Amino acid sequence: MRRAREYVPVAEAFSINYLPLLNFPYSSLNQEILFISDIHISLEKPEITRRFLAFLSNRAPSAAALYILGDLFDAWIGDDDPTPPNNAIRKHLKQLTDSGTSVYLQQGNRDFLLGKQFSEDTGAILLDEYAVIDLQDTPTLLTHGDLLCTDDLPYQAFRAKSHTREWQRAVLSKPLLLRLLAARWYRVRSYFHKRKKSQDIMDVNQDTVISVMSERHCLRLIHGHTHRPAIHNFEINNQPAQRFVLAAWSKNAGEVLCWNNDGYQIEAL
Ligand SMILES: [Mn+2]
Repeated sequence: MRRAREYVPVAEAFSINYLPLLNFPYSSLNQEILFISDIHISLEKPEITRRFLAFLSNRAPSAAALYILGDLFDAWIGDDDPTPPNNAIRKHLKQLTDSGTSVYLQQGNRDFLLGKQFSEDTGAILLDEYAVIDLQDTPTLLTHGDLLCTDDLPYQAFRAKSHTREWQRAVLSKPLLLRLLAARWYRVRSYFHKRKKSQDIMDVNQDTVISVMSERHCLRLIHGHTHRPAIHNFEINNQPAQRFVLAAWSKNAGEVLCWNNDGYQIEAL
């Protein structure tokens, strides 16, 4: 009797030990990692919202993880903003994270007020402005991209100011309606500013790219922001390095960078 009883915990331990082994082949099949950025969701562009929601429901669930590298929204004035289509986006992201796909999110220059509440509402994990991940055994640096545009001095000055706790607290403490109006005004202003700026200062500065990659010991960088999708090959200390620039989504097209065990491919949506 005593022996038989002793076998029970052994049998339990046995089955527990085997669980990870049984899961292993299953999880190794699902190592696909997706990267998107610059969706620029807004009420004015319902086609983009539709494409993004369809992507979350139909494409993203088969991936192990989805990284959204900033400017998911064309503007974000606080996690308490229920303006459409924000709640639909929250709901679909939550469904995706509940279904087992990890979602990681970086702030962009337009949605840098995305915060803890949004993260709780959706299950998406907020990443720092620079994040290093292990992507198929290569340390890979992820960032939105605005920090790399160091030739745009007025923007960098605004960025520094608007990322302080005081500035954000002052903005977020304003009533929602005031923030909605301010965002509208800011968008119009930024449209005209952009038209005046030369194309060069709105791209990344290559010295900055090399220095942030070297500091973090990365030979691969993935970012968005510039809306100049490309794969750039260059060298850092005589070693081959790569910079992936993600495409912005538009009314007519969306793009996702997919990594799996065999490498990467760019998928049109
Ligand atoms: Mn951007």
